[in-house]
Amino acid sequence: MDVIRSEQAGFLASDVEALKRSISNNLRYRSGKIPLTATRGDWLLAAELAVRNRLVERWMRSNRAYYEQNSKLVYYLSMEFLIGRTFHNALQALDISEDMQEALKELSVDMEEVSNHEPDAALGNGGLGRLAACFLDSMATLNLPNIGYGIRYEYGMFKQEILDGYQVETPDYWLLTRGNPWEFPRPEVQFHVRYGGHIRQEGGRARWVDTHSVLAMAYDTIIPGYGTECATTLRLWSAKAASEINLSDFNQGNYSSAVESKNMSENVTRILYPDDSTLHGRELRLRQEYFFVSASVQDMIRRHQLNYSSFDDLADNISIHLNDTHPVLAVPELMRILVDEQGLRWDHAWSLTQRIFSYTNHTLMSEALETWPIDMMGRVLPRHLMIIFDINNEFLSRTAEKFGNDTELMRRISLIDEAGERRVRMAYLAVVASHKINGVSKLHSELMKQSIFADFAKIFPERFMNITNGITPRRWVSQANPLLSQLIDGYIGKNWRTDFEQLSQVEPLGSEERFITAFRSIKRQNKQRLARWVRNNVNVNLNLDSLFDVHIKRIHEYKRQLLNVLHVITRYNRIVANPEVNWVPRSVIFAGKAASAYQMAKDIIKLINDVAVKVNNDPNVGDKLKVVFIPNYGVSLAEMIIPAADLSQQISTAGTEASGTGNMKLAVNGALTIGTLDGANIEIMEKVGADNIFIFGNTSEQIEDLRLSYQPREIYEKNPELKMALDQIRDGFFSPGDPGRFRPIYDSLINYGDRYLLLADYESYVATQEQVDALYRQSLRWDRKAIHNIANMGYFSSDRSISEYAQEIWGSVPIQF
Ligand code: T68
Repeated sequence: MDVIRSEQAGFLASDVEALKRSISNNLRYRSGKIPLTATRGDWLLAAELAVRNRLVERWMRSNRAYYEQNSKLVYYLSMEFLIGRTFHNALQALDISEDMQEALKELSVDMEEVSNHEPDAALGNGGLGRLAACFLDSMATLNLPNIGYGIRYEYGMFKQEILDGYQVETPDYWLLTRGNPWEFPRPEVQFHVRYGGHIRQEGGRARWVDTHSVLAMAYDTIIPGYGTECATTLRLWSAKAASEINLSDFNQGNYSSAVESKNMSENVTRILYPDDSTLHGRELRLRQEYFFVSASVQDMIRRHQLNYSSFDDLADNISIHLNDTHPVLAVPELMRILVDEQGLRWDHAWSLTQRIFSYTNHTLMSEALETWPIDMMGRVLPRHLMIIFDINNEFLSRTAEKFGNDTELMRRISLIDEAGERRVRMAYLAVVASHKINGVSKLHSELMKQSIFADFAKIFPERFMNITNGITPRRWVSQANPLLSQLIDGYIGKNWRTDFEQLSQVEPLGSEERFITAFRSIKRQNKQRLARWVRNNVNVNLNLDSLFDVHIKRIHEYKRQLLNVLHVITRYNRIVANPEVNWVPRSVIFAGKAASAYQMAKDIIKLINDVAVKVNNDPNVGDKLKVVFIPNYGVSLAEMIIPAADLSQQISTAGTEASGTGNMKLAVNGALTIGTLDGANIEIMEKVGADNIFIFGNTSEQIEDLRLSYQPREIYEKNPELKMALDQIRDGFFSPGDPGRFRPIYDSLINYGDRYLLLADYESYVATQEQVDALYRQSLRWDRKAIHNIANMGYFSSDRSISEYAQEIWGSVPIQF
């Protein structure tokens, strides 16, 4: 007979029975349904709530442990958290995946089918947001006390449809369709966030008056650690109008104006800006940034005051990490609260602030560096602007004391850009206010010191450091690739999930036939799963014997999807010219979103799709080459595509991609990389060895030199295959109904300078692709190299990254359970 156990105790002799009971109860009492009338969504919700209940136990215990152990808390501030789906992740954390599958099966429900119903929480654009999600996973897994703070966008990253080859954006109604069972609304945790008004000096203190305010309400999500009892919190803020309706308008029958100001206030958290690398300086964005950091800092101060009567130890008790500059208004906000509201002396507040803050930079590209017009900031946040001016004055005069009054230097390093419309340079504010500033790969961290922060690296050399990015093994191997994970488990056990370096034990298996055969069969099954999806959704048949060549990431000129297209066209032309040759069959798979206002990126998507139509329907080509654009790339699609990849395209212009993390996900799932010496590709090469990665193209130093006298037209004139491909693009070979369609693409390369030097790397790229083919023909050598890659990727765990942050930046230590 079954032993009876309590569900809360977390151990159950027949967990399956307990889960079944819990699911059935949820179905009945939460949704008011019986199995006969339950939809997939109802079943999913019932199962999710059963899982959530168990997480709550761990969460409560962890929160209690924080307080009891008086731990230093890390606050991770990020505008974006790209979490994806939660159900499988939570099952894995609780180690009840199999029990849940069985429980649902006994209730006649297919777990895969219902779990595909869960929408992705797509509260981010790309790498930066996903990194934040991997970091939360690692912090929880490493028992590090932390809270992630961000925005609860009502509409996340837009849904991308491809209609007639064009990207069409539709809103992502992720909360409206079924609510979010993973979140806990906290109506008791609300703060006023104020805007506008002006400053009155009273008794030596600044008073910010005549403001209007928006309420920030907290929603908490549990972040479970893996292999630990620890569960931490992601707290997202949602805007609520401070007053529901304007009563005087209402009483006069002006109903639409009665609710207008409510709508205006609540717009603050309505949408995620879908730009990942250009900033448009919209006022709503500034309001969003301030909104979430103000609520977060107020929350931190409230929490501190529950336990402490002074602020003397504040910097020993908390760290605030800025994920890029988007949350940097937390700096003047903390200063404002400490000085204006808590009455600390400026110097005291500033010394605490500098000890508390740290900042990660994710880009060197000038168009992505945030600056806000003084006029706008003065209108929206007048007190913060004053504080920034004060920080700047003090910083400039201290620097002048040390380095002499070099006006040219002062102009360059000032937090205020005085050229043209005066603007606040947010990255400089972050540097001045932080005790540590890190880049996200070795190369990026070096270039950061040589380029955008060159002066600051001389003024504050001790602040600059590198922490190379990582990815969580739980989602990106264990969850995304269960077959590979089981195979590895069978040889080296399961502990690699929390000690990724253990993957090195896979190395010798590269010479074991049984392992290689299994590895190959798994890759094929993963390719089959993807091919099935592509057939059903994109209506293209992929040949499972073809090399799956994968280029998945945001569409951007610097990431050079266009260089990939130039290779595809060249390959196509070669096949058409010599159809009898025994070509290595390829399936070139693209996926990624273009920012809505980024016309060139959208043109590139259309070009990929037009090339696909031509290539896929050419009877001369057949299975030798297929091109697919998978719509609506996101975390869940990545989980399906990555395990199926043979080749990983990481071909950004050297010096432009800060790190990349897709490169890591693909390599550790057994894809070989074709890439430039950019971002973390360099470190991947160092780990896997130059013989096990396809490196091509100019280095970042060569690129810098080349730029001085770059003549793309000369390269084009000299290389007949390149010229043919570009002429085809220009002359409408792929767009016969609209021959001028791709003229802008051609012009950008030939007539407008080819900013990302595609042409400079074309020849070496195509030659390297030939090496890829040659190796793919020798399937045993290929597979060995792929296995060797897996074995040497252990360094790229986000657990390693987070341990470095904890030790070298935050000074935070794990809690004990
Ligand atoms: C990415 N940045 C880097 N930015 O491009 C990538 N930007 O190399 C790196 O691996 C990754 O960060 C993690 O460090 C982004 O993803 C954004 O998404 C973004 C969003 C809004 C504004 C600016």
